[in-house]
Formats: sequence, C-alpha cells, structure tokens
Amino acid sequence: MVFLRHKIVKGNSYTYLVENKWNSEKKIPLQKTIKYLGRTSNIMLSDIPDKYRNSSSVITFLGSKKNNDVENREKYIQKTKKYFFDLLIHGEVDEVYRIYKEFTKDNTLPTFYQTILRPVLYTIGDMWDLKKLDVGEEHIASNTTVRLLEIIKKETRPRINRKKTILICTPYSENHVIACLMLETFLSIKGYEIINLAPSVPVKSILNQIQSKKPDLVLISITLIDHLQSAKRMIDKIKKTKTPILVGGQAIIDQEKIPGVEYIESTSFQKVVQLVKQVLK
Ligand code: B12
Repeated sequence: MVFLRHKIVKGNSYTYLVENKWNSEKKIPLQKTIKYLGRTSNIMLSDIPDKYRNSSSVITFLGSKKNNDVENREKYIQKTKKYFFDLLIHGEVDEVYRIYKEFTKDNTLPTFYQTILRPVLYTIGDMWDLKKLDVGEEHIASNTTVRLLEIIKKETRPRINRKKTILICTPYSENHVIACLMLETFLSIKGYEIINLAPSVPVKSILNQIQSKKPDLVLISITLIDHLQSAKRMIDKIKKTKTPILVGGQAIIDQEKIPGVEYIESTSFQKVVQLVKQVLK
C-alpha cells in the first residue's frame, strides 16, 4: 500500500510517495520512500509512477483541494468513476465505502452523488441496455449502492432544525429507490425530517402517512415513463390533502406536467434544495 507523506519545510509543503510494507519476521510495518514528488501544490499525475496511479491515496490526493489543477481533477474524477464502476458490479461494498469516505474528505456528499455515483449508475444502465452488462451485474451494482446509501444514512447526523417534514415516495410499481435514498440523506443533512416510503407503496399507505404525520411537502420520484399514469392518479389523490407536491426523476423529462404541482427536471441537488425551500416558504 502506498501513501503520500507531506513535510512542511520553511512554510512550504513537500510530498513523498511512500510504501507501507509489513515485515512478517519482525512483525512491524516498514516504510520506504519510493519517490520524492516535490512541492505539494505542483504535483501532476505524470509525477506518479504508472504502477501507483490507481492507488486510492493518489487518486484522492489528485482530486483534493490541495491540488487545484483542473486537468488533474478531471482525470481523478474519471479514474474514480472507472474504479467505482468495477467495485459496484463486483459488489465490493467495503471498498466502495472506503472510496466514498476518501472522496468526501475533500468533497461534499452531493458532489459525490453528482460526479461519481449517479453518472456511474447511468453508465451501468446504458451498458445493461446495450447488453454489455449482464442483468446480474446490474443487480449486484444496485444492491451494493443501496447498501452504501444505508451506511451513509446511518452515519449522517441529521440536523433537524427546520422543523419541516418531507415525505418521499414513488408511484406504485416503481422499484427504483436509489434517487429517494440520495434525497433522504441529502435533505436530512439540510435539516429536514424525512419519511421515506420508497419504493412502491400503495397510495392508501401514502395517504395514511400524510394524515398521521402531516408532512409539509411530498416528494415523488418517477423513473419509468410507464409509471406516469399511476403517478398521475396518485398525485390527484395527494393533491386533495392540500400538501405541496414536488415531482422529479428521469420519467418526467419533456413530459406533460400536471397543473398545481411543482416539477424539477434538473439532477442538481442545489436546485432541489432551492426549490424545496421555495415551496416550503
Ligand atoms: C439500478 C437500476 C435498476 C434496479 C433498481 C434497484 C433499486 N433498488 O433502486 C432494478 C434492477 C430493480 C431495475 C429494474 C428495472 N429497470 Co432500471 N435501472 C437502474 C439504473 C441502472 C440506475 C437507477 C438509478 O438509481 N439511477 C441514479 C439516480 C440517482 O438517478 P435519477 O433517478 O436520475 O435521480 C436523480 C435525479 O433525476 C433527481 N431525482 C430523481 N427523483 C427525484 C424526485 C424529486 C422529487 C426530485 C426533487 C429529484 C429527483 O435526483 C437524483 C439525483 O440527481 C438505471 C439507469 C439510469 N439511467 O438511471 C436503470 C433504468 C432506469 N432502468 C430501466 C429499466 C428499463 C428497468 C426495468 C423495466 C428492466 C426490466 N425489464 O425489468 C425494471 C423496472 C423495475 C420497476 N418496476 O421499477 C431503464 C429505463 C428506461 C426508460 N427510459 O424507461 C434504465 C434507464 C436503464 C436503461 N438505460 O435502459 N433498475
């Protein structure tokens, strides 16, 4: 395993690529400097020997704020996505979690969702559609993602300070739950109390929850165009409770909208939070 060691000399930071090895005879870790990389702020991908470029500490460093080089960041994002894709389709949940933790040392949770997780899932979907990925691999990937999101949910300390409750749901038969889990973790960090009913619960149960918990807003995520009709029926019933509704997801793009309901076609979490605030004002 390699890592980067930074040394401060006269106020400047200099970096070394160091290898950590286990000495089984002495039962102690041994560290060996592989390469002096120079000024921390000037390090480029090309400074790292080929063999170590895929190492997670190198990938993390190149994407961190310590190294602002745009080209490096782009390469870092591409590499992380590629690595993440492989990990997801192989169900490597521990490594997936480790990469998420490293990435979010220098990046926010929505950045992780927007630049890594969502694009990788879109790629997985496209590859499945083109028959370049087996349905089993797609299922492993989505199950691994759900596991990761459950861990993120447990770890995020919700700041329930806005005293507003948001109910998240999908239309009946909609089994795509990942966007709802992302919204749940993201909005609970923003201070909202979340009731997540996704995926696919009967409308009656949603109405029961609305009656008993009185949420201030209902978020509906629709992924499949086939579910637009059932979503419409569901929305008509929820509208009668006078609870504001915000609808999003891949299925609504360029589709006819129901009057009296807010829609969001953007995938940006910033836009989501803006609109949520606006609706809840
Ligand atoms: C994982 C996955 C599955 C998993 C879902 C598992 C799970 N636990 O969620 C399984 C294997 C079950 C599955 C099944 C199916 N799937 Co699928 N699936 C996917 C995949 C690969 C990822 C979905 C995902 O999580 N994306 C990531 C999320 C975060 O992105 P997102 O939904 O766009 O959400 C973002 C925004 O849209 C927004 N947003 C979303 N909802 C909302 C709501 C609100 C209120 C707001 C504010 C914002 C918002 O915020 C999110 C963050 O930016 C997609 C590929 C893709 N393009 O997404 C295919 C995909 C969606 N599936 C597809 C298909 C066809 C199916 C099946 C019909 C396949 C089949 N024949 O069985 C079934 C249908 C199941 C059902 N009844 O729902 C197609 C849909 C094609 C279409 N245009 O209709 C896709 C696009 C794959 C493809 N390229 O062809 N799938």
